[in-house]
Amino acid sequence: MTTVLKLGGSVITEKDSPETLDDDALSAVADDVAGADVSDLVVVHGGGSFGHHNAAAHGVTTENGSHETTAVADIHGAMKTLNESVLAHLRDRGVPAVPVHPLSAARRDAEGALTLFTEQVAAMLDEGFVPVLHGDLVVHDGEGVTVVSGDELVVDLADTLDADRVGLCSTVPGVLDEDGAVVARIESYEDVADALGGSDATDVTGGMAAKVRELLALSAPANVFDADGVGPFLAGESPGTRID
Ligand code: IP8
Repeated sequence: MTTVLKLGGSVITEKDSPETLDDDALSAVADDVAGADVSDLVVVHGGGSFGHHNAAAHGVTTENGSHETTAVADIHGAMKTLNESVLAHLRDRGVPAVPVHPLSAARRDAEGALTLFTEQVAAMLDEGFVPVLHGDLVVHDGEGVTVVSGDELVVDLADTLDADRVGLCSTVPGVLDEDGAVVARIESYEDVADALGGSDATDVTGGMAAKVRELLALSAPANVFDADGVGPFLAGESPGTRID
């Protein structure tokens, strides 16, 4: 059984202080991963206060690229620094965590479509490792390198690894309705269209509308929860909002 767990960058870093870890939050999440009994686990983390400001400084986005190696060194370097901290917290607790840097394992075509070479991730799982990927840069046809977000990697991994469960840990306890209450289950976009915006609305809700659409398109069920949901999710429960 393959599980993909995304740790939002805002959960594990101090979002407002550049390149600062939220050590307590990361330690708590690492404790939950170490205490879980999950056979094939892939972890993906976002950038939070790492990576994003470097990307902004170099004008690099998911669509606008750069051919400057200093941009690669700064942006990819910041994400590798965060990745090493995540790995160290997991290793210290006995989790067999190993790095996968998408810059060396993915590409975007000229239309922006992402291909992640997941053979490596699958081979790591077969050997009992916990691959830990992260939002990063990817080589992009005609653009040099562009940003790939952790969420995009999760969707790609879930499909290509034929994952059984997907969990997204963010700073909110789930998808919220108009009154701010967690929606327990979403089976179609219409269930939350009023709260997140109509089906053709632009995404003004912090990315949740786009996230829900992408998660609905997955064959695996996904849960969206906050840091308190990591332990229950890994124990097989359905914290926060279930999207399937
Ligand atoms: O926080 C961002 O990943 P995300 C990666 O998952 C970079 O969007 C390089 C800014």
